[in-house]
Amino acid sequence: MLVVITGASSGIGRSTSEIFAKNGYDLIITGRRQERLTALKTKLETNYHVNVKVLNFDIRNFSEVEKAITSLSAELQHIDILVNNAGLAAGLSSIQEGDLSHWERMIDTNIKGLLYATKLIAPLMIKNGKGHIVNIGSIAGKEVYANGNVYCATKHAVDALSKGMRIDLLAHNIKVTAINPGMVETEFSVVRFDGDEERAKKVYAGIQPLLPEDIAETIYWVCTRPAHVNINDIIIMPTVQASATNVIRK
Ligand code: NDP
Ligand code: 8X3
Repeated sequence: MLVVITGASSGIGRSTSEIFAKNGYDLIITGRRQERLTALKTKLETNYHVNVKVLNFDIRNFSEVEKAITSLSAELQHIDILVNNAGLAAGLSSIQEGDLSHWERMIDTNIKGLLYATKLIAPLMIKNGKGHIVNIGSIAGKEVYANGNVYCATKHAVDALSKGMRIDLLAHNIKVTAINPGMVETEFSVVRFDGDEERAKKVYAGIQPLLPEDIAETIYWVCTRPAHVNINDIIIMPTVQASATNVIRK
C-alpha cells in the first residue's frame, strides 16, 4: 500500500507519515523543506523498513506539482491513499485590515494546492480502480470566528470540495473523507503569526490541545475501515474546546 502525504515536514503530516510507516505502508512525502523530509525518510526507512520517496515542491505552483507527480515511476503511480494535509493560516485580522499576501498564501495553499494534488492524483486512482482521499479541513470549515475570515473561507471551501469530490469520484470506487480538527499544537500558530513564537504559545496556554498524533491516529483509522465502509466527515476537538471560540483555560 502506498500513501501520499502533503505537508509531511511538520505537525499533522509528519505524525501521519510515522503512523503509516509503522504499520508497513510505503510513503510519498511532500513539502518545501527538503532537509526535514530527507531526515524523516531516513528515520522511517531505518525504523520501519518501508520505502519512502521525497517530493519537494511548493504546492501553490501547479507546474512544480505536476512535474513531481508525473516524474514518479509506474510503480509509484499506484497510489492508494492521498492525505491532502498541506495548509496554513496566515494572520488573524479583520477583513478591513487583512494583509493581501496572507490572503493569497492561504487561498493558494489551502484551496488551490489541495486541488492541484487532487487533480494530478485522482486520475491515477481512477486508473487503479480504487483509492481514498483524506482532506484535512478544520473546525474553521464548519464555523466562522472573529478575524478568521479568509482562513475560515478556505476551510469552508475544503468542506465543500470534500462533498463535491465524494460525488464525482463515487463511480470510481474512491472514498473521500474530511477530517476537521479543533486546536492542535503544531507549527500552525507560529506560521499564522509570522514566526512570533511567544504569541503562538499563548494560543495553547492553560489548555491541553490535541496532539498531531491524535489526528494521525484518526486518519489511520479512517483509512483502515473495511472496503465497503467510508467515513465521510469527522470533527475532532480537544476536550476543553466546545466550538471554535469556546475554550476552558486553567
Ligand atoms: P504545520 O505548520 O505544523 O504543518 C504544515 C505543513 O504544510 C508543513 O509540512 C508545510 O511544509 C506544509 N505546507 C505549507 N505550505 C506549503 C506549500 N506552499 N507547499 C508545500 N507544503 C506546504 O501545521 P499543521 O500540521 O497544524 O497543519 C496541517 C493541516 O492541518 C493544515 O491544512 C491546517 O490548516 C490543518 N489544521 C490545523 C489545525 C491546528 O490547530 N494545528 C486545526 C485544524 C486544521 P513546508 O513548510 O516544508 O512546505
Ligand atoms: C485551525 C483551528 O481554530 O485556529 O484550523 O481555526 S483554528
